[in-house]
Amino acid sequence: MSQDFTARLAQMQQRYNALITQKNEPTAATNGVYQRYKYPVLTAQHAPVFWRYDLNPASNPLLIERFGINAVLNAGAIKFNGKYILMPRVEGLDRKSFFAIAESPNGIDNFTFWDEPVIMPETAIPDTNIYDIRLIAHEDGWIYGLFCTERRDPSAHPGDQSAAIAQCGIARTKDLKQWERLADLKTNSPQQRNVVLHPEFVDGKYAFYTRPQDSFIEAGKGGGIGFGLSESIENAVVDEEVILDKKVYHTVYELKNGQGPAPIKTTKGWLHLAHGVRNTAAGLRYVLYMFLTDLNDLTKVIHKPGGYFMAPEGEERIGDVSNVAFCNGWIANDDGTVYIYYASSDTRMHVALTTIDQLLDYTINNPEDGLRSATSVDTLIGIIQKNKAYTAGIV
Ligand code: M1P
Repeated sequence: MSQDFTARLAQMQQRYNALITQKNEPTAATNGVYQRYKYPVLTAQHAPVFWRYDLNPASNPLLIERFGINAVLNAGAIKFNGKYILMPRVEGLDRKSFFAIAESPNGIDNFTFWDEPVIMPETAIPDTNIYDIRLIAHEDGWIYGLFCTERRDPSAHPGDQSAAIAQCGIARTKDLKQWERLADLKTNSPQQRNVVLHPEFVDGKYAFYTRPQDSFIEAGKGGGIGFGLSESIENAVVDEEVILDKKVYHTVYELKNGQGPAPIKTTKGWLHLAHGVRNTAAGLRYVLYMFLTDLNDLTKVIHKPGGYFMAPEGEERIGDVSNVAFCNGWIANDDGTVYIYYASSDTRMHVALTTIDQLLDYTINNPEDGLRSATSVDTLIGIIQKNKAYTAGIV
């Protein structure tokens, strides 16, 4: 073993250890709704050295990286056996993504990958790529993982090597280790992404949030966050999708949108976190927004503040696919705190801390989108005049 081999390996191991034990800290500013944290909770560098390198000097004398990791993003999240669990999309240099589990004792730092990635069984039609899992502890007792399975479009001509079909893959587990793959969800839409299982039965059926789309990138005449029921989870079929939150002209979700993690049940309704997309001269911009649905009618949006809840900020704006905030995992603790795990620019994972009370206050009391400049001005003048009256001691 050369001295260089030993020294470089020791250095890499040291850097890795420093990274996974680094204490996270809140950023200086908060907007009153959530508190961002300074350091990303998972990055490509969090992949253990023994994933990326063949450590045997006989077969890898130059200590060449054999399996590079490009990005760690879009993680499902769940509290399991008292640990904060993230199940991100780990993307290799070869652009294939797969799932791996990382756990932390406190949800803010010290996230460490389990030794081996998840073996996700396949259906009869193998997946080319799998990503963006939502983890749902369903009242039937299983933990479900709903994710996007992508395969080449069989009708694409040979010169077109990018046309793809996205569908919803479904798997379930009791221990996050052994996964049972079920049939992909069937709907009447040509493609699906961002499908999420509702954690409770609805009229004795499994309920799904969907995102019907015409083509791989464009939601097209489809789009919006849909909702539908299925008798079975083993062979899930949603015959009818009702759009509960649609795309709207000149908003942050004018091009497309999608449900984030499974909604959180509160006394005032189901809290939803979603992403909205608009097109700009610099490409697509992905932001997060919130809404609340009725406890008895899950298709009824009862509160929805205008604009975005969170947008990529500072260094978050730069990455593999820049200007993207995406969230498919959050954890609500028994004490009312909520840990939001969001990815920035398809590259890394972050955490922001909030509470159910803060989220409800924001969702219920922040102004709705009036959809015109004049209504925004009305809203702002209302706030200013109320403040003037308050500071003058009139109210
Ligand atoms: O690149 C941004 C996101 O694009 C897709 O999301 P959507 O289907 O809503 O457009 C997904 O590929 C997602 O993984 C990615 O972060």
